[in-house]
Amino acid sequence: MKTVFTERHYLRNSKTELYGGTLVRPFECPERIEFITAELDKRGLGDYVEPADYGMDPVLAIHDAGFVDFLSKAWQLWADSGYKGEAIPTVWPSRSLSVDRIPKQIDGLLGYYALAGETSISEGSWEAALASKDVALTAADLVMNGDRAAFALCRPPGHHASTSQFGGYCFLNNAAIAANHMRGKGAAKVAILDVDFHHGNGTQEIFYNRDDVLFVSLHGDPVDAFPHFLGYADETGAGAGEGFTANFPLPVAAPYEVWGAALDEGLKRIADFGADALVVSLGVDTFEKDPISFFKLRSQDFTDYGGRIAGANLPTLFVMEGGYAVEEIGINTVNVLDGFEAAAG
Ligand code: OKP
Ligand code: ZN
Repeated sequence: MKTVFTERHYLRNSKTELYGGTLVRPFECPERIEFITAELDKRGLGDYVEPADYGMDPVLAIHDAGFVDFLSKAWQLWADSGYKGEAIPTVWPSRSLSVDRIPKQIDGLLGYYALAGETSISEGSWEAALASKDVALTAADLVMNGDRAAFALCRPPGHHASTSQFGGYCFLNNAAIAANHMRGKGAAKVAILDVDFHHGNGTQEIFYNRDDVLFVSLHGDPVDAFPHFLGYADETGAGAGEGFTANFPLPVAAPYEVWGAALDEGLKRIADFGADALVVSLGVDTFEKDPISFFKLRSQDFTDYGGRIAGANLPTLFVMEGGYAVEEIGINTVNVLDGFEAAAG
């Protein structure tokens, strides 16, 4: 399968992440992509395509215009205010404050549009986010034009970005933007399978009321894991979307046997839905050595589940999300693609 990739991911190169009370170098770093392309090259799978420019329409079909406007100017507002570091939110319109007014000043805007505080905004972050959604859209069109599968090597990732909030290393929801684009290109029903360790809260929120996009997510139980406030099994959709969200929260130290059983249940939901196309939010932070996650998948398990995903027998778009065991991220990611291709024949 082809890989859509651009060096513009390097524009996202923040120096700080608020983690455990200190500012550390972000787990979501540019070398993640270097390790993945190195492994693609090593296995002779490096068939690269540059992204095309899809403009803002597919973004504004998913995200709030005020949010997009904020992201486009956040770094400039922060720099103009005279602050020395990177842009980090410090106050939120939480339970005891009002969510009804949008402030003008940058600290207020950051809190209004952020869902978490670890994701510093730095110079170039917006440009990288724009390139990342173009990577997803270009790969979506490869699939809609007849390729069995395509790999969107997105960075920054997207599944935590909601209609109007950024966080969890995500700015624009690449998978949601691509899935919606595939709907517009003739796929009547699109399923999204989110196998990243973390719950895809943004994707869930975006499609929560829709019956044309099924959202299935396997993730660390929010009672123990980020994003902490969404991803429970009793969240099943609302209105017309009732029954079109399926969450599989899994416990601390879940081994592949447990994870794989949930995957099979999720794939059953996708088969029953009758999807025309599949988008996989591919995070490999389910790996046993991931520094910020708690599942126990081994490298060979990624090959195995790539094969199980091929068994859905659907045109498939893989969209890169998380994975922070940088030394092994290439092996684990390419194992999924390899396992898929071996089983798809
Ligand atoms: C982004 B993606 C762990 C803190 C977690 C944010 C994690 C964002 C993950 N103690 N902080 O879903 O891989
Ligand atoms: Zn993750």
